[in-house]
Amino acid sequence: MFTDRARIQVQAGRGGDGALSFRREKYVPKGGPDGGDGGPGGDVVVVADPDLRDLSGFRSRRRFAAGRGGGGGGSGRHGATGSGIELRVPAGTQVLDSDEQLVADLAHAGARAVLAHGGPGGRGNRRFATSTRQAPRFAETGLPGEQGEYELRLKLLADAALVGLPNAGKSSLLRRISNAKPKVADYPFTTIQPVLGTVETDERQLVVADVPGLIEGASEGAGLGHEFLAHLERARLLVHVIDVSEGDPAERFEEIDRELRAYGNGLDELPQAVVLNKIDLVSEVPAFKPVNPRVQRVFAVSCATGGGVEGFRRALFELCAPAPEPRHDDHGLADFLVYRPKPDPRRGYRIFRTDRGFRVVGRPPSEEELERALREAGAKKGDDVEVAGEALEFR
Ligand SMILES: Nc1nc2c(ncn2[C@@H]2O[C@H](COP(=O)(O)OP(=O)(O)OP(=O)(O)O)[C@@H](O)[C@H]2O)c(=O)[nH]1
Ligand SMILES: [Mg+2]
Repeated sequence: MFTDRARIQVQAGRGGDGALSFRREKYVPKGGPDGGDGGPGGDVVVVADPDLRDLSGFRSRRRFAAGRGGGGGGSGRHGATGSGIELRVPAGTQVLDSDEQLVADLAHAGARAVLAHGGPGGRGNRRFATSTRQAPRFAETGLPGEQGEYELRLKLLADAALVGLPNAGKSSLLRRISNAKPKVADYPFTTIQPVLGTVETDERQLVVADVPGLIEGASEGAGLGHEFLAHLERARLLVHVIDVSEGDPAERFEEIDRELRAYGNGLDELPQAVVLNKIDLVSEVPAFKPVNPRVQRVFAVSCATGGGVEGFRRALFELCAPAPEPRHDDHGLADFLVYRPKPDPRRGYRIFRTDRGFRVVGRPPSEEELERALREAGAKKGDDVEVAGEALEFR
């Protein structure tokens, strides 16, 4: 089974707690504070892995939680960073949040995006020592890591995709030109999930996708084709396969082209090649003059006898210019197209007592809620409250 969608829940690790500790030395009755900071929680990251073909790995498991950060220690020791989780997905995977917004687009191998950041570690008590408070008896606890629910959606990355009516001979053509062996049979909808094949010359490789047959109304959900139209979006060339033994190729061409236009999403702008197939069944190859200016070339082949197939195979390399190299960022990682981190409203916050008042760490949901919480914590008029590094006065 080819899996192109998966829902996952991710939870980054909680930050480790800061330590509450005092130095103990011989002959020093009261050592200073030496509690170290907690380590940050582990992140949950998605990475595009060139060896993966689909998202079937996410069928058995959908919850992923990274490790929590280690607690700080005495003598200023830092807590360990929580162990992160790397979710491997095939290149071409998009990540959407619960509002169907694109969060990350892992458009090529090596692209990565953080889905949930680990919570920061708490500060140890030695960080709170001041001239007026030399022995702070408090330390911060670590904060929870981000969490979220996402949908993974794979859109196949192929150089060329074969489209056409059921039974046109798409799978037969892929068998002829590539290493793939999709099922071929004398009935419509033999192919029910996309198949990728690799077409090779000495120098280059092309990935060609065989997509289930399209029928009239596919753009509105008829047949199996609609589900897979999305997989065509990232192809660089559409190869439209037409069975010439079934009548006027122009009519059959138009039937599919209409669906591509109706679906939109760039499919109506992709360059096309037309393959007139099953010429062994007709006495004469019917004339076909494409009216659509996006059709670059027309081929006549027989997948049964192999006639014309080699010419088409070679021409594919001209029609699919070498793919642009992915851009790399400073870290040598292939970048991704979009990344919009979304703050998690459930993320916690904490209130700490300080020498002169209170300090708020994290993101409180609202000002009113924060005010109530501060009052509960004992804040009085005139107390200093530090929020997000800013010193305010409680009123
Ligand atoms: N005579 C002849 N038969 C062909 C040729 N190409 C394919 N066929 C036959 O046509 C039938 C359909 O071929 P497929 O390759 O399964 O067609 P498809 O377009 O993949 O069909 P779906 O997966 O159902 O959409 C099979 O019986 C093939 O053997 C050809 O060039 N000549
Ligand atoms: Mg097929």
